Amino acid sequence: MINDLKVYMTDRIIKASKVIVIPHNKPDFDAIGSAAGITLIAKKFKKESRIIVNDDITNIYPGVKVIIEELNKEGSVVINKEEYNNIKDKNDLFILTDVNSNKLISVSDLLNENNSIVIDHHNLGENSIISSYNYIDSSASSASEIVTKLLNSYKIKIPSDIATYLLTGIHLDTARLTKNTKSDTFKIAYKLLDAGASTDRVSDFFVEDFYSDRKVQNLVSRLNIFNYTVGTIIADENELVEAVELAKAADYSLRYGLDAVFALGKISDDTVSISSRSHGKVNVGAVMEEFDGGGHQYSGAAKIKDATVEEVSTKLKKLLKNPYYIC
Ligand SMILES: [Mn+2]
Repeated sequence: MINDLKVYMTDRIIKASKVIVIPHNKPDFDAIGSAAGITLIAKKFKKESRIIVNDDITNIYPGVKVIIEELNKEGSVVINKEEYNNIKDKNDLFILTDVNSNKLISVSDLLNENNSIVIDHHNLGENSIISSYNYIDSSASSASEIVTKLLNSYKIKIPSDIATYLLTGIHLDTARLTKNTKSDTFKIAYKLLDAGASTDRVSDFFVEDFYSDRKVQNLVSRLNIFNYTVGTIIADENELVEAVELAKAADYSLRYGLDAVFALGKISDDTVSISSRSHGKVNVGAVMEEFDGGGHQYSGAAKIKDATVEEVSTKLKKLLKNPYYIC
């Protein structure tokens, strides 16, 4: 399967003017790590490449910001949409990574069914991008795992810094190698270590900020075991939380022997966000699709506009009574 992607990608990269890599908005370690990995493939074919990150710099996670700054040391690799508009060419090839939904990118208007390739580990959904080639492997732990596999199949030597970013991406999406891993995940991790990835740096990237961890733990203390094996965390209606805090609280709560945890709360005055995590028995991605979101059996998310926490939690609890979501 990865070989078909390789053959297709090679042909498209050779014909392209430039390779433009698109991680999801507000990129996490998996999105930025896999994006950095893809630039190595462009380099192999002596093509210029850029990564478009269009978020306000103040909204970028501190660790991801460090990676972006490092990538930009050798010229501007990571650019915003406006900067891209100054260098755009009709023969540019867009490669999306760690994302397949139009709702999670800010460059949908640049994409069409002839100029884009999607590499992702999340299932396709209603809002998926119409691309010329989709490589979706929801059995892979992360986009970083897929991209590392691809780099190996090209026999590309991965520099140690990019190997570290890719390994950090895998660590993020596997709760530090404790879930959603298979022998392949460890094989890939081994190859990244062999390429010089630093586990110390990976750990540094996961260092917790005291204040933000207190917020996560406050959410965890709201955990309510809903029906034996499924937990919910419902933030206060009047409290604003961050989507990443909901995700961390859900992730953390899995350690209490639960099959799945759904954490929800207001992330802005008019938007409620849900983050869900599972050990694989409950297809949390399918539940998120009911809220116009998505994901897969280990992880999912949705953002619901113009809704109250109360409305969303009522609908969620109703859905969770349905055994259909049990894999
Ligand atoms: Mn990912």
